[in-house]
Amino acid sequence: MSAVRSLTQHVSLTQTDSGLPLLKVDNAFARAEITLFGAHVLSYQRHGEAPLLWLSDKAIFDGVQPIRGGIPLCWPWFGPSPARVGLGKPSHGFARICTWTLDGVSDHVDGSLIHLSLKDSEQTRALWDHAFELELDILVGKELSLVMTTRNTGTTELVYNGALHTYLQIGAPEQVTVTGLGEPYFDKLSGAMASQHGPLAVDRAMDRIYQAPEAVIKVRDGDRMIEVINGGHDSAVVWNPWIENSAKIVDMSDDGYLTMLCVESTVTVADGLVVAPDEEHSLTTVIR
Ligand code: TA6
Repeated sequence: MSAVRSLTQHVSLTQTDSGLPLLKVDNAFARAEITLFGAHVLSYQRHGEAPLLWLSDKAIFDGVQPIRGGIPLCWPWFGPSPARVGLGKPSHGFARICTWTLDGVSDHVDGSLIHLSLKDSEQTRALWDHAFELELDILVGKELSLVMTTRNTGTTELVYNGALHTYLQIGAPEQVTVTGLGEPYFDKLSGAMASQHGPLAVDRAMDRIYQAPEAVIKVRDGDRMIEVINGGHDSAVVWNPWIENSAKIVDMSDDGYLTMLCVESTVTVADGLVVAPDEEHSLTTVIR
């Protein structure tokens, strides 16, 4: 049994079975689990309700590979590493495969606040030669709120792409429709721009970068309505690998695609978002 250390009345620090540092939150509103490996929110569930986040039953917690499910942080690039960074580096950057520092935990009337950070190190500079401070503020309350702040602590421009790559838990694809995504999207599967007309049905493999999402993205899942409210983003990504691709993903069951849908807060601009020295930029998502 792992040791459990209380940090506040509602937040404790323990370990996963594999030894990753794990924060457990249980307050008046919800329960949540967050591992310091990747500053990765693994679960969030309001009392008396179904879980909001999907976590793969084959997720790997070895402290090396990224964790499939929850909310991976993609940073400082999104997808394969771009030419400006150098090809062949870890997919979706390194923030999700580094161990973050726990800077603070506090309980408030509206929930528990967790503050995590990651700074450049020899390990990060080997992949991306920039000075930075990356912070993640997580509020576990009646909604789940994440603020990922990129601070440029160097003397040259910092250029990044990123995502709060939320895996939502769904009941079944046929009962899901998504609205608020806006019309234009880049279809990564066909490599072409396309247009969304009306609600999105989840009935096939999809990997889409919606370019003009509305303020609130609504995911209707049968009787349940999940709202995703993003900020600081330039796009919203919707991803479901469907049967043909989930079978190829080693850390996902073949039928895993039936219970998940990624709806992400993303910075996908081709040349990256520029953060000047001493400046910062925040990418946010609220899920409720
Ligand atoms: O956000 C969608 C996406 O970029 C897809 O293209 C898909 O590859 C997915 O993320 C998962 O990426 P991962 O590196 O976690 O396997």
